[in-house]
Amino acid sequence: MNDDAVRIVFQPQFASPDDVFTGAEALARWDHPEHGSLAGDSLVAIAQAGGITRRLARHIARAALEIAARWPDTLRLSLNVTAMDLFDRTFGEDLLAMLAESGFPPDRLTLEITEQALVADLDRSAERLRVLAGHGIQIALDDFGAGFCNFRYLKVLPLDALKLDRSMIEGVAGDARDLAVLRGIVAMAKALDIAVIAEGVETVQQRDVVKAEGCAVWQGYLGGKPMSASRLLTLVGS
Ligand code: G
Ligand code: G
Ligand code: MN
Ligand code: NA
Repeated sequence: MNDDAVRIVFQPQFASPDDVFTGAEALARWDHPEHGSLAGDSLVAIAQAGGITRRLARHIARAALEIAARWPDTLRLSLNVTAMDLFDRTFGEDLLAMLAESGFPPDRLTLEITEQALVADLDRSAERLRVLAGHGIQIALDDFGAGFCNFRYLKVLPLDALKLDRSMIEGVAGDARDLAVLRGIVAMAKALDIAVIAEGVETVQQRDVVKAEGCAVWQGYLGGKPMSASRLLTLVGS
């Protein structure tokens, strides 16, 4: 992997109730010599196949932290974390070292953990996340409602937020059952003192529903697609 071939784009997140620009999720794009432009899960799969998961995860974290260190201090950064990252013995220490090097404050960082990442060894994952949480890093459970959705995660993990998968958001403005599910999850999260983040918000109607139902933060094409770091900063103050 040529490090220059990996770009980081950022998708903005907005806080209820006033839709203030509150931070961004870093998403990697890899201009691969054979596979073309890779994003998301295919990027992760190709990295795994090539045995460069560790290196890629560190490269992405370092690059995103370096950029975010220059942001106004009102903005938070979210990084995606895979199973591979969590089971990598030194990922936590390396992340803390990269935070210190970049100067980005740990209490403005959120790690988005996919449910899939936790299945293999929940107790060990919880322990490692607790160490990072002890440094002020926030932990969000990503893609909630898709995949395995094991409620034990909510009991065992040191969670600050649930990030609802976009399949949970799609129907909330038009379908009573979808809305009922959203309401149930928000009520449960509230009882656990965990914030809810809505992902994949594409319409004003969806945004209004998730805000009215108590989602603290929303993200999606309505607010902005993943974009370059320089374009992201044009949203500040808007
Ligand atoms: O926009 P995109 O297709 O990149 O994102 C889809 C999914 O791919 C994300 O939800 C996330 O799980 C994964 N992904 C994207 N960028 C990264 C990254 O930098 N690191 C990890 N581990 N996963 C990523
Ligand atoms: O971490 P994760 O899977 O959740 O990453 C978010 C993924 O969802 C990225 O691939 C991003 O490009 C995509 N995405 C973000 N917002 C929207 C949206 O509003 N609609 C759709 N269809 N996809 C979105
Ligand atoms: Mn994510
Ligand atoms: Na997600």
